[in-house]
Amino acid sequence: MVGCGDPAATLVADASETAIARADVSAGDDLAEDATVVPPSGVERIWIGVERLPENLMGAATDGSPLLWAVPRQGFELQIHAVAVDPPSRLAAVHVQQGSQAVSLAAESQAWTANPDKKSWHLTFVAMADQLTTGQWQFSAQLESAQGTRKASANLVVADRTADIDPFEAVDPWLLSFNRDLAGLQVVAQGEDVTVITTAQPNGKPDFDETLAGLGLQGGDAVFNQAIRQIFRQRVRRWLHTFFVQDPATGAMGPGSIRVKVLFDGDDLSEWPPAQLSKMAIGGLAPPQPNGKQLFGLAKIDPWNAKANDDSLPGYGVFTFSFVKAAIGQPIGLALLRDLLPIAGGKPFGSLPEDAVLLDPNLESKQLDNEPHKARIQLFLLEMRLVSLAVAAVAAHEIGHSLGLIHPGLPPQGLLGGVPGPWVVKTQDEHHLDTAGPNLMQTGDSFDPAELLANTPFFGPVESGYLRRRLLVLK
Ligand SMILES: [Ca+2]
Ligand SMILES: [Ca+2]
Ligand SMILES: [Zn+2]
Repeated sequence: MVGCGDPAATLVADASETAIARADVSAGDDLAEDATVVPPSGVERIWIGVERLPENLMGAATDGSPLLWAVPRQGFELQIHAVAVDPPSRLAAVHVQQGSQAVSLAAESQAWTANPDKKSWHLTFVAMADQLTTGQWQFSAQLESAQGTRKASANLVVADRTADIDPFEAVDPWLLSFNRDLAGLQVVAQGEDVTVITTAQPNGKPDFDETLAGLGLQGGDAVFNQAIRQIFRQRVRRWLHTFFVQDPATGAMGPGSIRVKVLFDGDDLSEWPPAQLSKMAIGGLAPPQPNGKQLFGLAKIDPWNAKANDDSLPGYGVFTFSFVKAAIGQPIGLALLRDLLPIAGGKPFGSLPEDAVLLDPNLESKQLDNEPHKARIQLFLLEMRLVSLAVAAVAAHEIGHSLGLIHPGLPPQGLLGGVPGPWVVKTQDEHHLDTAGPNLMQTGDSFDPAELLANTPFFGPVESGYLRRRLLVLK
């Protein structure tokens, strides 16, 4: 039934009878029946990953401490990765052991999938609810290749996802409000110099609206300006849905979504009891820092997301005036904005008759080649994209803190906040984590706006694992 040298056959030699049957299924009978299948060549090595973690998060910290991740007995996924030029022609098998207990996991797919690095491949295995009892298990994998057997192992703690460590027993509703007025903003020019002047007093204008005006996005009549505010809010909403792995347009959730319900001021809140609502304010001036740093946002850290948080109080939320200061404070930002700032002789969006096209709901997908004002439309699209993305990224970062990120220390009691290791791109304090890519839980310090031009930020694999309830933080 199973050909000699088949990974399943090798595997079952030290597994129980029930494991044999499962391993055969997971290894794929179609492959075993095909006599022409030869062992894959060029498989350098294999390694075991859990919940999308990259290889450098499956090893050890700089001081040698092993990374012992905790996964829920309610079910999780792991991957066997093969570093190889071509996809391996055979399937790997996974064997799980705790003392004398042994279990085999079923492969979810019957073919290797290319990893984004294009140099490796993976197979996904699923541990079903209660397939493994709680405690530490050793996971072993092997794959036959022309150069010999490739083996890998990893240890994981299987734990019960009890209410006190589950960040989302239920969907967590968040109300984002764009209407607070705690401060004032003015952009002024003196000759070639453009500066931002802020006051820490309410002035009758929502701080978010003043932010858009300061960036040259409110130069039309009341109808135009209101329409731009709506388009901008819609962009922020889409980004947040995307960050939370939901349907971008509707926020509909699937099994892999992060269970945050994004609500904006003006939405119907009748479904959500006020006591359950967490709040985030978008707009305003950052509180001054002793080190002179410009904060983009601030939130309360709520380990394990135990309660509703109010990040709309003065001193908390997303400080949008900092975005205006950052944009105008940089030569590239100022060069782009000069055309839009009336004080610098520019024309803000809405002030020219041709700007009516900017309200076209299909502007992003519109063919612009025949548009006489193509450059201005492109500047508008670029600015809307970057500013809405920056606002949404900071909002998601701050919401992330109030969902429990980042737990300091090593897993399974932490999520690597402040721990030195090979995964660190730039060292962060103990409540932040900077892994490869533009990820949402790195600090503003290591936040590179240029990265946003090319890449959409995301919750890194550690944060995503926690937020998707697949990596647990134990007490
Ligand atoms: Ca104001
Ligand atoms: Ca919370
Ligand atoms: Zn932070």
